[in-house]
Order: sequence, then structure tokens, then C-alpha cells
Amino acid sequence: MLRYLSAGESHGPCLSVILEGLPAGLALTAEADIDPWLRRRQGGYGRGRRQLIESDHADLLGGVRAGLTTGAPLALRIANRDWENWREVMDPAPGGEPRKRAVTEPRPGHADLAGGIKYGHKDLRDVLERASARETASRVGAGSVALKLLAELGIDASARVVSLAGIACDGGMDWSRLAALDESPLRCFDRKAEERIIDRIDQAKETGDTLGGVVETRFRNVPPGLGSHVQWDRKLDGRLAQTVMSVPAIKAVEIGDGWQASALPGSQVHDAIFRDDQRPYYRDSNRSGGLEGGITTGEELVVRAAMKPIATLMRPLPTVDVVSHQTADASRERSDHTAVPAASIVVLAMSALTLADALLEKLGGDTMRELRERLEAHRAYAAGF
Ligand code: EPS
Repeated sequence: MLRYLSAGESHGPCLSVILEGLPAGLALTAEADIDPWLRRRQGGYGRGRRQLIESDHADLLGGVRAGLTTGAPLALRIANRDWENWREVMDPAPGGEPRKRAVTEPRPGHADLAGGIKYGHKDLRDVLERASARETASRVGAGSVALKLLAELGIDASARVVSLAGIACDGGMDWSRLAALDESPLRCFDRKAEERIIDRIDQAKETGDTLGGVVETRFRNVPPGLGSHVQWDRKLDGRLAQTVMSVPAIKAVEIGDGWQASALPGSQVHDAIFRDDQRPYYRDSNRSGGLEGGITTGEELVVRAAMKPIATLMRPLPTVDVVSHQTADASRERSDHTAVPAASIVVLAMSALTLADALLEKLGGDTMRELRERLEAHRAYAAGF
């Protein structure tokens, strides 16, 4: 229903994004709805110097007039300011050899070697420029529009870091303190743990190392009945796992109590069902993370994702040069020491795109008015079921 595509290299002129399938009549401006999310993605303690160069902003190039979506594909452009410094290296015009700033020493853990073999590039820059996590700005550009759509329909969203470098900073979810996440350099609620983690990031900087972590995204006031149990590719848990796993460096995706549930008996895992005068159906726990049978239950949707440490190490691992075939140190590109806080925003963006897709699939509608009316009718139906 909602199709998202992007193009663009890390040091090319820009990232280009197309988002197709939006209803007409969604109020949208880059300044109010997209740029604040782009800024959040750029932040976080442990980011590298590139973020001092960039100041991400989305130019709306199609699909919006007078502040409202028209129903046509939305086109966005996010410029790379660093392009000015890379014009010669990234020039698309035919050029001579040797390539400028060619990379021949693949980084273990990055797409460099696998992508080089696959596409026949001995200059691994032809791989790394697109594999770079710069691409995640496109995801957040598109995801922020999905977040706006969900917000207009009364669905709230949150994204935070729950552990970094193995140090827990969960602090429990608190919807009334979302603003505190914007003030936290690690996008977490636990300020004590945050200090310890910042020390750990400083140590990693000194030793030329990188750190991973776990992020969590939640959606509240999700209607029941999105996704389906009837076919493998329609299950919403599976669809979320795919979109979230596609975020660079994400190595595991968990819905609700996921891993922990595998170790407990069923009586301590499943969420008993209740009904009373005030509430149609409800649970007093949400270990399922708001999904049963690949369908939303109406409880909070809870998705966690584990990010591995970034593959670019200032104290590099051994590798093999793809031209000389000699042992070498892996290439060193300027990079981040950790990007887990940024990843929380990217995982949120991808989850929002998937959830908005499931919502449009369930309710259809070419205009916001149709969508609102249908959602209201669906909520009333579910309450009376
Ligand atoms: C990245 C390397 C760094 C990061 C980049 C991801 O870029 P550069 O080589 O220009 O310093 O900053 O992430 C971003 C640019 C971004 O906006 O998130 C990599 O190799 O994956």
C-alpha cells in the first residue's frame, strides 16, 4: 500500500526518496513534520565529525501542495552538504584511472568485500558509498511522514535506547516524559546509567573501538486487527521484523518479551484477556508486544532491535587487500563510535512505515477524511465485538 524507495550515496549530491500510497489531505510541511526527526537522527553521544558538516533538511519535490498531500507520490530530497568536499571523487562523469580515494582494504563486518565480489568492484568505494548508514536519513525522511499520518489518527509513537555496550538504561517506559528523550544525549530515561555509558563511549573513542546496543520503539492506541494470520507474508510481526532488520547493523529483532519468553512456561508468557463496563477487551500485561497471530491486539506495539557495533574501527582488524591480495589493515574512514541513539529513530521510522502500511491495507481510503471515518467505524465495531 505504502511503497518507499530511496537512492543516493553518502558523499553524493543528495538522498532521493519516493513514498507512494499516501492518502490526499494529510497536512505536511518539512519544517514541522520531517526536519525535527532528521535532526533527532543526527544526534546522540558518540557520533563522528560528519554530523558537524550536515544539517539535514527535506525539500518537498512532489506530492504536496499548499501544505496538504495530493495523493500523488511524495518526493523528498535531502542534500549532502559534504558533497562539496567530494565532488571530484563522486563525479558521475566518465573519468580516468586511478580512481580518487579508492578503497581496496575491506572492513570486516561492512558490506565492502561481499558487495565488491557481488558487483565486481575492486574500488570498494562503489559499495561503501551506498552501504553507508547515511542512507538511513532517507528512511527517517519517509518514516516521519508515516509518523505524521499515524499521529493524525491518534496513534502515538516513541523511540528510545534501552541498553548500550551491555549497560542497561531502560528506566521503564513513560509516555508522559517523551520530551526527556530529546534532552538525553543517549535518548534514554535512566540518567544514572547514561553517565556510565558515556564514560564507556569515551573509552571506546580512546581505544579506536565502536559499541552497539538495543533500541525500543512503541506505538500506543493502535487499533486491533492490523496484519493477518492467514498467510505467512501478511503477518505483521514478520513484516516488522523484515523492515527493522533491514536497518544497517541491526542483527536481531524482538516483539514484546521475545527472547525472554522462550525460557518461561506459557502461564507466565501469555496475556490473560479481560472485559468490563469501561473497556471492551483488555490485558493487564503486554508480554506479546501487542501482536497475536501476526495481528494487532490493540495493546501497545513493542519492537526491540539489537544493533552491532559499527564496522569502521580506528584501530582496524586485519583484512586482505583486494588488489594486491596481501594482508593489510582494514580501511579507516571517519565514522561514529556509536550510533545507537540514531538507530532508535531509524527503527521507529521503519516500524512506522510498516504500521501505516498495515493500517492503509486494513482501511483503504484515498483521502484522510475517508481514512478517519473508516478508522472510527472500525474502532466502534471492535469495541462492540
Ligand atoms: C558511515 C560513516 C560516516 C557516518 C555515516 C555512516 O560518514 P563519513 O564517512 O562521511 O564520516 O557519519 O553516517 C552518516 C553520514 C549519517 O548521516 O548517519 C558509514 O560508513 O556507514
